[in-house]
Amino acid sequence: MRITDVVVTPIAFPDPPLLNSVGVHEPWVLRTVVEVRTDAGLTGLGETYGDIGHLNRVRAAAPALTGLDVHDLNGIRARVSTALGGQAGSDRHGLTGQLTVESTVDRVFSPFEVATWDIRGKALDRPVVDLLGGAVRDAVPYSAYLFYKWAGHPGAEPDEWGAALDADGVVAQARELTGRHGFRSIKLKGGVLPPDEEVAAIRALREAFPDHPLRLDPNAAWSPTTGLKVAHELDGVLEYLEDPSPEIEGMAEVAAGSPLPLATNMCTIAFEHLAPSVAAGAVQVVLSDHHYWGGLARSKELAAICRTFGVGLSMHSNSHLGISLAAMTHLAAATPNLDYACDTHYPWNSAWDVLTEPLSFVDGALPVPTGPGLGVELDRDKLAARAEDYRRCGIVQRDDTGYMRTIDPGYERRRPRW
Ligand code: GKR
Ligand code: MG
Repeated sequence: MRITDVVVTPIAFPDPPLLNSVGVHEPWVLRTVVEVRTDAGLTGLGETYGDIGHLNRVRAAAPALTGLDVHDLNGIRARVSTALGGQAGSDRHGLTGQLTVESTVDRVFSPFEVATWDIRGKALDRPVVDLLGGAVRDAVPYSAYLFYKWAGHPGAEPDEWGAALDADGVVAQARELTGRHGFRSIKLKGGVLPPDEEVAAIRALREAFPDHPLRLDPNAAWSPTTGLKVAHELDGVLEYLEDPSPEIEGMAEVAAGSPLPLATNMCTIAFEHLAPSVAAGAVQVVLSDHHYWGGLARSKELAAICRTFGVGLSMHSNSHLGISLAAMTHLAAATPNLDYACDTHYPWNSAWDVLTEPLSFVDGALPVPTGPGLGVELDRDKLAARAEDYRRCGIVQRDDTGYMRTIDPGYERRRPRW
């Protein structure tokens, strides 16, 4: 089966004003949908970031794949690498680790790689999870991903979620998300308020949800001293503390005295980072993410490395739609040592999905799609609508800090902040 054509469609969809350590989500999320077509008449889907630099790299790589066999992942990755000409990207998509030439290839290769699994699954009439080694779970647990947020974007009507700017608001949001989707784990995006207030919010969550594993992720907004202080305060309360402090060195400093395991999707985000990260004892849980670890097969390599070195494995998310969620779910279902509930932003954006049938959580878990390939179908009218949203939204690059500054001109991006 040979690739005849690749269609790359940038899309945008609405997003609530979710706060994080570098600002606030803009009213639109940018993503890119990739369709890989073959001479067998089968088409595979992939979804990736939408920032302009990345989009241009995806667009540059796409035509280079024509004529390749969909089974030839090494050949496809090599063509992507050549098409990129040895350039390291600079768009971070909310990450902070060093971006290298190799990791840039991985990010661009990923949506094409996912599409080839979709095609191969369709050709064999088997779900992708079967091709990845078989399901070790029929449904993949996800966590309720809480954010401090304003009631609505400035100047717009309040959204359906309302404000969450203190412990009560956070607990109310957790009740809403767990009520709607049945999530049994909870993650709070921190790095927004002074650490004491975020610790109070976690304590309030613990009281309201005595049995739910809890996590806090300040996205490296704290110095190692602050990170250590919080780790001791929340000992016995959190299942892990995510990215308290910047870089491998900062994380290692916290880890050396922390009673809690530390997790990351910031300091260990490429294969090059694994050896130094393990050597420094910087992280106990790596958050995998096929969008930047180079697709599903390379994410399984990551899982094997983590297993080898006794490092735990969880799963990271950024704002995304259902093609990504389906791929995440097949991967997680086929990865035995992925034993934490995965992160997902999907509940914040699912109303705008481009699938004919948006995906639904059951008791906090996503049943692994059973149809051939990824088991999801693109709705062309919805795709066209989101592509039109992209053209008219006026944003080509995610900029949480820039948007925050339009509302609070004195806002500064600082890492660490506390
Ligand atoms: O959506 O604001 C956000 C998150 O902060 C995202 O950008 C992070 O990459 O969710 C991510 C995380 O776990 O750090
Ligand atoms: Mg994180």
